[in-house]
Amino acid sequence: MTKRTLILVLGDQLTFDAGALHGAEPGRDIIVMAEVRDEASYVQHSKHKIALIFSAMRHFRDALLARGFDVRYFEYASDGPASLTCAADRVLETCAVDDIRCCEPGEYRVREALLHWQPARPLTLVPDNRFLCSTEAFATWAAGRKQPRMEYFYHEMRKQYGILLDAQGKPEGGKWNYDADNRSGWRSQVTIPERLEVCADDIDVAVAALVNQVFVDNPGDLTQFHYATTHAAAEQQFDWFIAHALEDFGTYQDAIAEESTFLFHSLISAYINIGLLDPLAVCHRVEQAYRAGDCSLAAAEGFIRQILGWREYVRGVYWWLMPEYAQRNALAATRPLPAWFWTADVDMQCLSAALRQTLDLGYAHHIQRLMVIGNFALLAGLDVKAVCDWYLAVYIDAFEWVELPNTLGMALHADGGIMGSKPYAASGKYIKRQGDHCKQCRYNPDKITGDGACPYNSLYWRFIDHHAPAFANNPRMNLTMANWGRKKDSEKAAILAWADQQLQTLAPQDAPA
Ligand code: FAD
Ligand code: DLZ
Repeated sequence: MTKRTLILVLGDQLTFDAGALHGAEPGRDIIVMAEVRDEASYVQHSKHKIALIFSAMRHFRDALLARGFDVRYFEYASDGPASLTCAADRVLETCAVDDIRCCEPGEYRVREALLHWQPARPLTLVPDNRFLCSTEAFATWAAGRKQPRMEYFYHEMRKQYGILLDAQGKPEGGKWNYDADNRSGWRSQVTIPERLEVCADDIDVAVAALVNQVFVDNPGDLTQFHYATTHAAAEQQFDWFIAHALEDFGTYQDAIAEESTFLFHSLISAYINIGLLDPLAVCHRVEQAYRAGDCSLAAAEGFIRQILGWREYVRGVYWWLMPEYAQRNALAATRPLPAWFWTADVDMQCLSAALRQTLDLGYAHHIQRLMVIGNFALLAGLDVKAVCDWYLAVYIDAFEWVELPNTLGMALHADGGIMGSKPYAASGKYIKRQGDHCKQCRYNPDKITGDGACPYNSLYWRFIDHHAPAFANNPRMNLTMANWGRKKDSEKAAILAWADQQLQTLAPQDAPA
C-alpha cells in the first residue's frame, strides 16, 4: 500500500512545483498550512508582508482544494497553534499518516526548529527545487576560492542554464555583463509608465482587516496595499513589467527619483520569494523579450543578472556560512539604530523619502536600500544586528536567506568582504548624481562641513579615516585613501569634528537600543 504523507507547506512555498508536493495525491495525502504567531511575530514585520503571505496562503489553499487535496488550514486565531510544528502536531493527533514531508525552509531559524522537532512520524526535508543552484553546489563552487565573487558564479549559471548565450555557447553580444550601460542617474523628463492596478478580492479584504486588527502597531499602511496574492495576478504584474518597464529597467536601475517610488523596477521579489513566480521562467521570459526585439541586451542581461546571479548567489552565501555569518561584524559597528528608522522623521530628503515608502509600502528599490539607507547605516557605524533586524522587518520581500547577505554583507560590509570587494560607501555627491532628491533637501551635497552641509559627506570621510587600517591593503580603496591622505591635517580635523557633531545629532551613541 502506498504511504500516506502529511505535507507541511510554509508561507513562502506556495507553488504546486515545490519539491514537497511532488508525487502528492489528492484523496491520500494531507496538506497542512498554518498562519501562526511565531512566524508572524519573530520580527515586527510590515503589515504588507503579513497581509501578502496570509492572503497568498489562503488563495493557495483554495487552489489545492480545487485540485481535490485534503488541506488542513489554520487561519490566524488567538487559540490557534503558536508555531508551524504545533500546527502539524495538532493534525497528527487526529489523522493517521505514515510520514511527514516539508520543503527545506528558507531560513536557518525555521530549519533548526524543524530539525529539533520530535513529531509522531518521521520527517523528511526535501531540497527547495525553486532555487537554481543547490546549497551543496554553491558550497562546492565557493570552497577553495579566495574570492568567491558573484560575477564568476553568474557566468557559471548562465552556462549551466544556457541563458543569453550565442550559438557558440559564448555570452550573447560578446560580454557577460552590461552594467556599464546601466548606471544612469535620474532624468526627470523621462516618462514613467503607470502601474497596473491590482484588484483586491474578498480574501484580500478579510486578511487586511485581520492584519490591521492584530498587528496594529506594525509598520505599513494597508490602504496602500497593491500586491498580487495569486499566481495569475502575479503573472499579470510581470507581463506588465515586460511590456512597459523592462526596456528602461537597465538604464535607470541605479537611479533615485523624488517623483517616483518604483521607477522601472519590477516589484516581483516578493512574488518569487513566496512561490507566486518561478525564477527560471522569469529569466526565460526576459530572454524571449530580448530575442523578440522588445528590449535591449543591456536591459535583459541587467535584469537576468539580478535573478540568476545575485539572488542565487546571496542564497548560496547564506547557507554556506550560516549560522556563523549572522554573527559577523567586521567593522565593529555598534551604534544604536536611531528611532527615526521607524518614523522616517529625518531631514535628509533622500533618506526620509526612502524610509517613508519603506514604512508605508514595505518597498524600496535596490539603490534606496543600498546607497541611501544602507549607506547611512554603514557610514554611521550602526549596530549590525539592529540594522539587519530592521531590514528583515520592514520589507515585504524580506526572508533572512536574502535579507542577511544583502544587509550584513553588501550594505554594511560586515562579512569582511565576501559580498563586495569594497564597501558600498558613498558621499552626498553620489546621491546627487543618481537622483533629484538634493534639489528638495535642506542640505547641500556640495558642502562637507558647516551649516547645511550634507551629512553623508563628512560621515563618508570619517568612515574612511576610521577604517583606514582595514582598507590599507585593498587596491580598490587606494584612490579614496589617497584623496583623504592628500587633505591637510587641519581640514581633516575639521571634517572629523563636524562628522562627530552630525552623528551626535542624527544617531546619538546613548540612544535607547
Ligand atoms: P528589481 O530591481 O526589479 O530586480 C529584479 C529582481 O532581481 C528582484 O525582484 C529580485 O528578485 C532580484 N534581485 C535584485 N537584486 C537582488 C539582490 N541583491 N539579492 C537578491 N535578489 C535580487 N531582496 C529581497 O528579495 N529580499 C530582501 O529582504 C532584500 N533585502 C535587501 C537588503 C539590502 C540592504 C539590499 C541592498 C538589497 C536587498 N534585497 C532584498 C535585494 C533587492 O534590493 C530587492 O530584491 C529589490 O529591491 C526588490 O525590488 P524589485 O522586485 O522591484 O527588484
Ligand atoms: C513570513 C511569514 C509570516 C509572516 N507568517 C507565516 C505564517 O503564519 N505561516 C507560515 O507558514 N509562514 C509564514 N511566514 C513565512 C515563514 O516565516 C517562512 O516560511 C520562513 O521564514 C522560512 O523561510
